[in-house]
Amino acid sequence: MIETIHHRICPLCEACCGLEIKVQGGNVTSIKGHAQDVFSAGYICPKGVALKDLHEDPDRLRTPMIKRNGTFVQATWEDAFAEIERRLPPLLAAHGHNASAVVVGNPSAHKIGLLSYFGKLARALGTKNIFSSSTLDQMPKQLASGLMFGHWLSVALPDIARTDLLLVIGANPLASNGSMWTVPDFKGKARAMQARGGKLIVIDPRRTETAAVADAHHFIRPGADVFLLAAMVQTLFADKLVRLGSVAAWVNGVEEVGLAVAAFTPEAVAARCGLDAQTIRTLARDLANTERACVYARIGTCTQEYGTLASWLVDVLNVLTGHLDMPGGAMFAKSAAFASNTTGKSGTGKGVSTGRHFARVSGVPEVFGELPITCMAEEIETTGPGQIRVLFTVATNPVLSSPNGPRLAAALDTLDFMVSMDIYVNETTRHADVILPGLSPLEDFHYDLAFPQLSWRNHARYSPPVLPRTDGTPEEWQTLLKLAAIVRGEGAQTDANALDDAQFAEDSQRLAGANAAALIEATKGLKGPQRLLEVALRTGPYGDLFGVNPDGLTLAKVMASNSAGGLDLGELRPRIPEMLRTPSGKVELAPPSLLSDLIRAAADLASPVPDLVIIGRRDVRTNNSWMHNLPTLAKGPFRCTALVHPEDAERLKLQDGALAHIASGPRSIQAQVQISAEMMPGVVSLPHGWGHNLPGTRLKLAAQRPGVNLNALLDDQLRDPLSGNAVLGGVAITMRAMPRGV
Ligand SMILES: Nc1nc2c(c(=O)[nH]1)N[C@H]1C(S)=C(S)[C@@H](COP(=O)(O)OP(=O)(O)OC[C@H]3O[C@@H](n4cnc5c(=O)[nH]c(N)nc54)[C@H](O)[C@@H]3O)O[C@H]1N2
Ligand SMILES: Nc1nc2c(c(=O)[nH]1)N[C@H]1C(S)=C(S)[C@@H](COP(=O)(O)OP(=O)(O)OC[C@H]3O[C@@H](n4cnc5c(=O)[nH]c(N)nc54)[C@H](O)[C@@H]3O)O[C@H]1N2
Ligand code: SF4
Ligand SMILES: [Mo]
Repeated sequence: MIETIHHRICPLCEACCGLEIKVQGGNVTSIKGHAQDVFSAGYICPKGVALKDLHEDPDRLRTPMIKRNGTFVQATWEDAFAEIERRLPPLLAAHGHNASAVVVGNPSAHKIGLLSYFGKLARALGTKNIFSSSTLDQMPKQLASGLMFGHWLSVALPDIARTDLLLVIGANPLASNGSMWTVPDFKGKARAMQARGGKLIVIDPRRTETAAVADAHHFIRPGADVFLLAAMVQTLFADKLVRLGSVAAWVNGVEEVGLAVAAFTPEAVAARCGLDAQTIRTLARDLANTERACVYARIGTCTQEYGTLASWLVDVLNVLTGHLDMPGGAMFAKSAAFASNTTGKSGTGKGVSTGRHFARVSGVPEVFGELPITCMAEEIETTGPGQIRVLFTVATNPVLSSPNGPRLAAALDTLDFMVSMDIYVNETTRHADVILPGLSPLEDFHYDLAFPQLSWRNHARYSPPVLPRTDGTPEEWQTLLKLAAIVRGEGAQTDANALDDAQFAEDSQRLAGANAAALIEATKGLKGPQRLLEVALRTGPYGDLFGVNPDGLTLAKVMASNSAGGLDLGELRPRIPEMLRTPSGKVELAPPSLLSDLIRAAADLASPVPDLVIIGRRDVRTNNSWMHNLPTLAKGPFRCTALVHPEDAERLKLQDGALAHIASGPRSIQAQVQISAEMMPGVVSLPHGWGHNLPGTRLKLAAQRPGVNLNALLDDQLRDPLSGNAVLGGVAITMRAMPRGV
């Protein structure tokens, strides 16, 4: 049998590695890193290999499921859409569009079909109840970046290829492979930096895999990053180390920042952070005195009460030490397609705002078009106009991934109608009335919409499908268009491609005005996300502008580069002021909402530190809540353990391998203890995304070693007030040994 070789970007995490996949007789025979990939150069992690398991997983849904008398039965696509058409429109008519909600999850960031068409369903619904896992994750970074640079995805990232000092705070790229920073083989790049004399410093309450390869590691008390960072900024002012470097002409608010952090001296914050004042000063001075240096912070600094402040102060440090937009510092990628900081007028824009509407029950503000996902349960439970009666879930498992999952699970059971676009019957989708699956990644084409905006180097890579697709299964963008049509009352009969043509005709009017017909003609033969991609690439910063710049990019050129590993678009280059989209055309260093939130932090500085707090953890063989059903990833040691420092274990009489009872407020769980000197004393670490022992799921392998749901312990009412992001770490707990035999 002939063996064919295919090249495909891995859609499982933000590293976006190029893979080489061999196929024989319709079966995948090998998956390796693609050595020629211009961006990832052959790097791969165990999850990439597990794409074969995912494709072959007998529990992965290949057909829609409809719940009949409490049990899921397989259905045809026609029947599934008909069921939705029968049940949905009457509910929308009776309760209004704000009685509907849609929640979208992590895998959609990795699927062009979901990301570029999800908005069409949301717009058709016309509801303000839009939720996503962004408010369990990076919303603080997006808000801080938006306020400073003018757009939600204008996130500065380390120019690791040229830096000599990288300070990593609250991130563990050796396990996560990087986040809000697309950097395959972080370890290799860090090693190369060290080989040329550069230093890696990690600040984390756990001595992580990343800390283990660093030149220095400092423990920090969970949630105290805002204090550390403010004190580092204070040190720069006190020591007269502030230098803006090349962006000096483009920064507003330096003095205001100096005044705002004046009280946060290293001595004032040391006890709260668990770092001594001298260490804090040295960190700030080294940053200021190293020509090519950069601070990078991630989820540990976002999923806390001061997430937006901490995210902001990271870039304040990068700016005040002259490292923003400098080679070897914190730079901005220039994406070939879909980036808001490459379109429209350059150098100025509308900036970002929040609070265009508010959550009905809690009154918290909208941020980036979304309400906090932690508001979802109460919006379903609380009666009155606008109570959520109908829910769409799209590639998300909030029963495991969102705080107070059991409360949400109970609320989901009270809905009038729930539709899930998902590939498993899992802890969340078991509550649905209809489940609509997507294709296996190996059956689908791929182009990353978001991550080229966050990449360590500029690139454009397109992957065609590796395997023929399952007969009759629509692509997910087609499913979204059908759902939108049903919501609009147009029925389930219209062909998705016709709906798409109509949408594109509308989009063309908006994009090209008088030239709309020419745009439609120029993209003839394409449909769906591919057509959008063609337009975005050709009109993007490297594009051929439909012939004006004949050497520029087209979709065909990017496609043609697939087996050569894609197109390299070069190292990061300075982009200020061109990339700014703030109304002032400057970097806003002192947004008023952030300065006033700093007063809240100052008032909290002297608060007592709890004896014991819990944080999360990632392992390279996991991916949030949904890959525990794949044999190559599930094997090996049990990973859902609570790491406890030996001193804490002794004090609390906890034994390695035994079960412990962990409580926080009225919520409690039981987890297996693993005693570990990796932990900061007073801090316990348990991974999220486990707890696969709920009834009604179809995850045979995962259910064998289900683990426990960390989010059953966490409070859905704890949020960063600015971004609405959930607090997932630094939460006070009590812990005791379980009696034997329980
Ligand atoms: N305590 C705690 N909680 C956390 C975190 C933490 O650090 N600590 N991390 C948070 C973070 S950063 C995130 S991003 C969230 C993630 O939380 P979610 O956004 O809920 O994502 P996952 O848990 O990865 O669940 C993904 C869902 O998508 C489905 N899926 C997979 N592939 C496809 C596909 O191709 N199509 C469709 N339609 N569905 C698919 C899976 O079956 C699963 O139901 O979890 C958050 N929760
Ligand atoms: N293997 C694997 N890879 C993944 C995922 C996965 O589940 N598994 N999930 C993906 C997703 S959705 C995301 S968002 C990214 C996240 O990518 P990362 O941000 O790198 O996430 P983590 O590996 O959880 O690292 C967060 C670190 O913060 C530390 N921490 C916790 N609380 C605090 C604190 O208060 N302050 C400080 N300074 N540190 C703290 C933790 O100990 C941990 O080491 O990973 C992605 N990649
Ligand atoms: S690091 Fe692993 S999961 Fe992430 S893109 Fe690369 S191969 Fe896929
Ligand atoms: Mo995430």
